Amino acid sequence: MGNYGTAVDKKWQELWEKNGLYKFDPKNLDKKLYTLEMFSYPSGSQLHAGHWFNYGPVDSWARMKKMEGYNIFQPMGFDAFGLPAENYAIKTGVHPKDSTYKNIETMEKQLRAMGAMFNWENEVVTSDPNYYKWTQWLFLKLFEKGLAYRKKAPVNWCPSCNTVLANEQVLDGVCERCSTEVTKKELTQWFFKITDYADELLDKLDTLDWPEKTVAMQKHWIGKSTGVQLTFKVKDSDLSFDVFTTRVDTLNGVTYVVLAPENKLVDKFTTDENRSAIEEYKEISAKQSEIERQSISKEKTGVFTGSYAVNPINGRVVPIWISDYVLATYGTGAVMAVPAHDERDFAFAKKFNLPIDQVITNKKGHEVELPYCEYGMMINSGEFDGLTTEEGKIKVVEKLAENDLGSEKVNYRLRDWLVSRQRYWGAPIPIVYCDKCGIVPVPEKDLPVKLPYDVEFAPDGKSPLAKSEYFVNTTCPKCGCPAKREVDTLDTFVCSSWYYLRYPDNKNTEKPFDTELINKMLPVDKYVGGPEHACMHLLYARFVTKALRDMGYLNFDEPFKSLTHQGLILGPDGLKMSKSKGNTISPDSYINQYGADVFRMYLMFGFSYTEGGAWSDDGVKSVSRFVDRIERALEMANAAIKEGKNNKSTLDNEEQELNFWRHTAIKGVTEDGDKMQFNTAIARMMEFVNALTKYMQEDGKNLDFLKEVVLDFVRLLAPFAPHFCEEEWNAIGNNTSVFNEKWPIFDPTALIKDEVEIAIQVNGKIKNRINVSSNLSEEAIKAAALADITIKASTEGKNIVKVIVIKGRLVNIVAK
Ligand code: ANZ
Ligand code: ZN
Repeated sequence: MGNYGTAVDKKWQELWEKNGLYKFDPKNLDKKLYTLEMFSYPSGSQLHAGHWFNYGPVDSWARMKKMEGYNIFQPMGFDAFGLPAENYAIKTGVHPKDSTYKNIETMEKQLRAMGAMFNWENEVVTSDPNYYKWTQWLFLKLFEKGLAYRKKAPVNWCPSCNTVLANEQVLDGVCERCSTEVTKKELTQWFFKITDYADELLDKLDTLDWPEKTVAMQKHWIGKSTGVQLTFKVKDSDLSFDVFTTRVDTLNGVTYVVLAPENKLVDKFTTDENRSAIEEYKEISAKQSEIERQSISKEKTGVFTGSYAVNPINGRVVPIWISDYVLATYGTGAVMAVPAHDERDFAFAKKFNLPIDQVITNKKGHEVELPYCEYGMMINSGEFDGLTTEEGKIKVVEKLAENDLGSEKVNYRLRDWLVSRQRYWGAPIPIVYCDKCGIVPVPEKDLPVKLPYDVEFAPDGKSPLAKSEYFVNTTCPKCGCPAKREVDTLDTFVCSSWYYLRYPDNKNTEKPFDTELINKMLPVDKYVGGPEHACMHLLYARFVTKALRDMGYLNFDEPFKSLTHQGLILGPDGLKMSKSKGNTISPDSYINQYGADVFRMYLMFGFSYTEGGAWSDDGVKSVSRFVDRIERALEMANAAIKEGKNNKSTLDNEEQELNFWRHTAIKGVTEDGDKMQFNTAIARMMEFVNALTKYMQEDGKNLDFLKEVVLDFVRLLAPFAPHFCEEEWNAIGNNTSVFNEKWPIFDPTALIKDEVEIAIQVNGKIKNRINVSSNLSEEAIKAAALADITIKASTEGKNIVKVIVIKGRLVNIVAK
């Protein structure tokens, strides 16, 4: 084992801090590079391998950029509000605030032990009143603009977390946090009107340097769909309803219509004899998750309302049903059913014996199997027969429009963002309800609306703040009458939707941030974090940026120019790390044993950064041996440089060989490091140290050259092993920081292997070929040819009469 370890880590961490080595220079904004890693949740399980994998390698990337001359801003903070602290409190009785701040303290210590260049003076903690004051300000601004509103709607309810959830927090029908199946509840809640930005959120995706998959996920989530909204009249009544369809060309094939059970019109359409069946069905379907309801394989269920609708194109009368496969929250919450051309309608018609009328066939007019869901040619559609789907979509809507019964319509899957939560540990919503004045926003000067400490937060489906008389009762900011506060808190995703705007100006007490400064500091140049945030945080942050831009607070459109997702580090068994499986890796013990740099370098060398993989203790050991090997090589080199006297000014073959590996490494590390391909970058350093070790065994070294090589070696490795390299840098005799050095620039000529192959003839016959340095003198080539063993053998016992050298190609030996 070498000398490197935690003692070295500590020594440099203290010195770096003392010298303010990583301070951001506010005067040099032209070269600013805002490097952001997703901030962490202060959990009791502390800093895990996943955090390290996010922060360590990105810090190395930023260090490289620093040496390339950038002015790095790399802040860190805590996403401190949220359910885990509250659930922990319910279990143990430890107040969420106490556990949160204790966890933050520990995690900060761990983060410092990483030795990253975090700008701690810019830290933000979202549960601090001086932060959430501005989260509340954001709410008020959105409210002013009509982008925050309250409505009664069927919302996602997690029965285990006892709170509503945003659509984005429901993953495959279950709660994102606790995996409990989500149900629907009709509740009055606060929403942010993210749908106002649907088009821009979609269009601007193509301007971003983001992973393709994430862009695709956001596109799908926004789900722009162009179709037609058309009206069905209810038979023998003046009621009517609209449906949304993407296949208006199939309108002649409608054999029934279906409403979502939650559709407000259902009651109106239900006849007395069907009412009890309808009510019963509504209750059952409320308990189902959307995913279940949408599943194609699910057995279809439904109830007839007793009413009939009239097809606007052909006057055909069809029954009105309700079924849970129609969602209340999409389109109009009603569907024209075309069983011949839609799978779910087909299954439903089969189940309830409804007619299946084909109106589309393939373009060649061949017979097709039903349901036929492709585009094709219209049949059994009267005047439209023979038109293709593409033509039919235009013609049918024209006809509908003539009678004011339909028009083109764009729909989005994206729903408004539900931001109120029935939980305690979050930012209170700054709203007051007054009997006289209604919904009254808390004036900005009264912010923050402080979260009270003494609250009974055992969950019962009601907001814990409702039980705090002290909190609830207030006076109306408008009329001064007694009034009540909003008792819901904000979704923690609201807190994290703007934190990147606060970092550069985190101490501002007048404003959330100074517009002029933030416009210079942002967008974030590089954002790195987990892919699980694709449709939550990353979408919300884009929305908030755009909304603040439109209010004049920002002048840029997108918060995160370039995004990378790190992969997932799995347990040694290849499974996702979890306490219950006992396969978690605790970084601290490795760091104590090997030092932070070995841990960091293992993460960078052992995995593809964007893919991750299974943990391996052997991998850590091999990186530790690599560090030892470097230490030995550098020690030898330093000793040689210090003790020896240089009397060589040229680069002979050995030096050229080492120079080749030196510049191969400079090129490789620069290019791969820039793309966050850390594993191959470090592989170049391994080749480099091998070449250096080999060179150290040669006699007659060019020591001036060796010193240059060693300095470059340490500069190149420094971003990946910061403490170790700072120590080595000083051991060479520098009393500066290696991180103030310039990043080495590679010399392309060093990569041209400077060798030529020379054929050696004896009396005109080629006997052998040798490689020599291309700048070898004629004399030296001659000597090399004669010294070659094969040539020696074939000229043995003969007299060398003449040696002819044709430089770069041939040596001809005339021997008798
Ligand atoms: C008739 C039809 C015939 C349809 C056909 C499809 C094929 P996207 O692409 O996602 O926008 N739909 C409309 N509203 C719905 C709701 N609230 N719940 C469930 N399904 C709904 O899908 C639009 C299609 O989904 C619409 O076009 C409608 O079915 C269905 F051969 O209308 B279609
Ligand atoms: Zn009032």
